Amino acid sequence: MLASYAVAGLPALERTLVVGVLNVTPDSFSDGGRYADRTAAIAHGFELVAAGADIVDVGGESTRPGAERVEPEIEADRVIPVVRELTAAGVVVSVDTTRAVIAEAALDAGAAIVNDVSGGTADPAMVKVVAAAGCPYVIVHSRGPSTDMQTRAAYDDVVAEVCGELSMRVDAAADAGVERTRIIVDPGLGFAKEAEHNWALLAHLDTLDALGFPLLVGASRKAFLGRLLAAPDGTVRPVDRRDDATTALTAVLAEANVWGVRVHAVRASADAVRVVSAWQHGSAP
Ligand code: PMM
Repeated sequence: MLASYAVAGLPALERTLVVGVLNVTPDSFSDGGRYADRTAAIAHGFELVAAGADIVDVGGESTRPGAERVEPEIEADRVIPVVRELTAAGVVVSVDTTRAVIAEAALDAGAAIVNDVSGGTADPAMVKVVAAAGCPYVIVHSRGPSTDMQTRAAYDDVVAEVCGELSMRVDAAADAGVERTRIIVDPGLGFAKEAEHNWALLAHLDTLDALGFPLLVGASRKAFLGRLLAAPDGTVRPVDRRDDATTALTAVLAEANVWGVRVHAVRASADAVRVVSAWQHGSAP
């Protein structure tokens, strides 16, 4: 069982937190105009909360392997109005960005957490913004931008190397003034990692836990689940049919006591963490 953590400024619950994914990218909701996308995105954010999300993670730039970058103005235009609307209604929002300027604007708009898939390496100003805001900061392990990150998925000992690299990023953030009690670490499944690397990291959460920070895990719908569940002819399970596997993983991650899981299909994972919690405590809250 991993250590339990409460992060200052975030919901403290005696169970794994569910972070719902809200990707505000044009292909996520509709192919209509910006307004239609924005309205649909905000509505979806509220649906995630109704389904049991403790935190909604709003992102305006795809970070899938091979994804191209969008301009900061476009990212801001997608993300900031959605953050403002959700936080005004009391939703705890994290902003999924690697850019300091977007993080700063999102924090001004009410976001409570910065979720940085580059772990502070994409934008040197990021750790300063986070330090000045005094907000929780998710440091995700990755190796360089998504455009070509899979070329860097080479490890002798993935668990030791990911822990070592995460440690360096934590120290860099702390040196810039980010309080250690506000840092959450994430192994970054799929970020410069092949399926075997993801499974090795999932099998050694105790080693990651020894870093001494709450752990967030984002496995939802990722390619390694598609490969695991490939058809006998080798056809990878498509992304829209990986939610049951995601929920299974949520259950085992909750049983291991990770701090949070980042998922798209919130209802099923929220149910799973509640079942695991009731089972662990031998009673329901
Ligand atoms: N994965 C993606 C985006 N943001 N943030 C964190 N903290 N951890 C992750 O694993 C993570 C993330 C990419 O997945 P998506 O394109 O399905 O959102």
